[in-house]
Amino acid sequence: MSKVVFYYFPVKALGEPSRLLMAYGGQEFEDRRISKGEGWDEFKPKTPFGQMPVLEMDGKLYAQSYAIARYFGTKFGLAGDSLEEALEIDQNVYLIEDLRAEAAEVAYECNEEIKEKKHADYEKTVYPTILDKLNEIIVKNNGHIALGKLTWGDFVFAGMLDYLKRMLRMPDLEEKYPAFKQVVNNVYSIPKVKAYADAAPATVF
Ligand SMILES: N[C@@H](CCC(=O)N[C@@H](CS)C(=O)NCC(=O)O)C(=O)O
Repeated sequence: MSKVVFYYFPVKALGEPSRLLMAYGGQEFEDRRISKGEGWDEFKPKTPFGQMPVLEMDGKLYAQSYAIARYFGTKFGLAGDSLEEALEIDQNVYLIEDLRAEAAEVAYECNEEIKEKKHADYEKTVYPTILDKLNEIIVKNNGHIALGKLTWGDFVFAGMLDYLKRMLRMPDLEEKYPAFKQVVNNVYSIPKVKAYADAAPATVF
């Protein structure tokens, strides 16, 4: 296989799950972090859907963060032992995505007044419902997103948690849900993942 290149903005957000998975699997990759003012405008039309993250393998470009993460999860034995196990991981990963999508709807709202109203509403209704359910799942799965063991779903959650916390405006989320920290620790304590994370550029989310 020719060199693997992973393109994303200089943040963790939707890119970090796959970066962590590649580190876990010992997949060497060029971690290309592109800023909005520096190269994104030129690269955007070359990407499959005009967005990042993008994975380049054997000269081909692939988009969609969850598809890429699932690919590496499957490749590295973290996608369950049956179709039903894989389905359970997908199910819970898409609950994380539901939370992200709801929070993004607020965070990317351009009208400040509507944005603040939406946030006040979602904070009381939408977010607690999903967060409580995620917490229940993680507690039931002993600090994991599914199947009571390490899966690529854990990498999605751990890699995206800072981004979610920022969009939810909940910097102390783990105080209310200590089980969330367990997922993060289960991923970041893996030596190869820790080595990647220690060497990676520091980012806020
Ligand atoms: N569904 C896509 C969403 C990707 C996405 O929203 N990417 C954003 C950054 S997080 C992006 O590339 N924005 C720049 C643009 O649209 O020009 C995925 O999960 O990969």
